Amino acid sequence: MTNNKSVLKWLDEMQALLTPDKVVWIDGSKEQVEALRAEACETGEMIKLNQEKLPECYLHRTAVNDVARVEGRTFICSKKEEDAGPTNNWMDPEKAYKMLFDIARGSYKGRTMYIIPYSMGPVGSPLAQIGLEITDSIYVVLNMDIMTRTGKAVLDTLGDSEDWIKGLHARCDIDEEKRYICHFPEDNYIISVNSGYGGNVLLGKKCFALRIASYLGKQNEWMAEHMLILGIEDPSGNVTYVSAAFPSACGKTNLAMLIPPEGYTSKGYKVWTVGDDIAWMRKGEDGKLYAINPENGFFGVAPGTNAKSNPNALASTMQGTIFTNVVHNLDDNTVWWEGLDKNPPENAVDWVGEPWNGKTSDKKGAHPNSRFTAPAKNCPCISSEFDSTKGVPISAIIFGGRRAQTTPLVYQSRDWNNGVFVGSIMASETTAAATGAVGVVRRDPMAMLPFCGYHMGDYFKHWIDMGEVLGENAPKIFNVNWFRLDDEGNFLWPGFGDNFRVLEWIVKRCNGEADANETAIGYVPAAEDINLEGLDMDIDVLKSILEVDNEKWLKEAEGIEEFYEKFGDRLPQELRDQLSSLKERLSK
Ligand code: GTP
Ligand code: SPV
Ligand code: MN
Repeated sequence: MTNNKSVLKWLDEMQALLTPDKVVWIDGSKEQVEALRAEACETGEMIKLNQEKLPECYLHRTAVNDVARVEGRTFICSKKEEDAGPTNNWMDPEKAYKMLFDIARGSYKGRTMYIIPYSMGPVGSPLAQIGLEITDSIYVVLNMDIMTRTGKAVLDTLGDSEDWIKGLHARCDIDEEKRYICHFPEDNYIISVNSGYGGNVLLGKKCFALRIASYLGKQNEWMAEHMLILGIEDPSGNVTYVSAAFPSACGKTNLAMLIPPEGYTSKGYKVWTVGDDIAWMRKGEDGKLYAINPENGFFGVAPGTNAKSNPNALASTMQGTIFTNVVHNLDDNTVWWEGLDKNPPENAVDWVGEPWNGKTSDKKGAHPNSRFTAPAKNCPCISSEFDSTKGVPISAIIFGGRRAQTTPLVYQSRDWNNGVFVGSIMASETTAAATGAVGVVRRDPMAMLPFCGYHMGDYFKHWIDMGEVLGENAPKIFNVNWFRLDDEGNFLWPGFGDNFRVLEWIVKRCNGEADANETAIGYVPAAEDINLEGLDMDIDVLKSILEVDNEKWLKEAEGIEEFYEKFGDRLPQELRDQLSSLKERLSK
């Protein structure tokens, strides 16, 4: 497949270490994918679903102890501990390599070593990067085939270059106690052992496109962010692109594919999806910030996805999709999850693999972090710029999280540095996307807490520096919160498609077409400036979720201060200054 010396040398080392029975290059061909699907069905690794209703779709169940990212077992192995920073786990690289190679040694015996050459970003784009993942899992191969651009063309583009990322995945025994997801940013190396689940093993995704790429971006004036990218088309055909960072399972896929309310679609407004999870952004020739989605598919949360909440995501899963840890409906050999419809199957198998009757069981049938892996090209609203090698110009960056209280529906930062501050103080209730407690508020700056590959204080500085690089072309920065609750725990904002009403205000602010009220935390729309037409919502409720409660924010500021202390002298002075001026404005 290639004569690249650096590639061949590493593969020789790996083969000697892992001792596979067989070695197979992934060439990106349809025939190979078909053969691997058939093999995975023979061994029981995957189940072929109803090919009339769900052509080329398959179901996979992971081990019950292996259903989400494991942040406690994820490590940044920089030479110096301080370079990993206070928010990452660190391991000495020499120790880590030794431990990981000891765990992986001989573990491919009786198995096949698959070699996946892949490109993050359109092949040949100046913004794209190349990686090689070796794995002993067909499930990983087939997921990577959907999520990235794979095959021979990638190697041809790489040529003799040594500029690529090494990724070793070994399933071993799926032993939780020996599960490690390790990153060596100074060596462009990722090693993942004892897992078979999504973000732990699809090494192009969080490991490369965020943890390693954030480190690369820091050195070369670009940004790798946990962000969706979408285009908002107005009736005259103008498209404004925005990117948005929300923590895991907080609504990126949903916002990226939203269908505007009737009153807008009838006028000709449209939303186009460029990406739903990761954005790589760099200053373009015209001085603006350009973004590409390095991925080629969606690894989306299944529960809650339905024909009303996200019809475009649902449509994306109708062909060539792999479902992980959802319910298997035995009556028609299809899939189901909580929130798909009000008609759970009675004759079914749950995500654990046990018989399940959705009408009588009090257990959930699908895991809360069950997912679909769907090709991006399936998405009815995929952007015509999806494969653009240049990317799309970003007018606004939106931060957001899950906050029952305190944070208003939307506000705009005062300027770039204030926007960086707004991103740095993000907090959100934890979700099932990672193992551990759910619903606990934690600080998750820029939604990157689990994904920043270096010291987060330096990462904040990089954001500040990018503001200098971009100057007056820097995108405007906003914050949203779709998740405000009333005293009974009901959502106060309808969310989903209706979030377009907030996007409209954001676009208008970018174009200087909307007013705002200045508050201590930033610019907030007057309730009258959010269009409620066609929505059964009391304007007083809207007012209540736009309100900025200075008392609550003073408490918030204490929490921020405490959080900031972690970063010591690597917290940029600019952010310290931002916090003091916020406190000053709040106490006025
Ligand atoms: P990752 O893939 O984990 O990075 O997550 P994501 O940010 O893409 O999350 P996703 O869009 O899949 O949303 C996850 C959960 O948030 C689902 O349970 C959705 O139903 C819920 N959700 C998304 N948007 C909204 C909204 O506007 N309002 C409310 N109330 N819930 C929402
Ligand atoms: C997330 O947890 O933010 C995801 C899913 O997008 S995973 O790929 O598992 O990280
Ligand atoms: Mn994500």
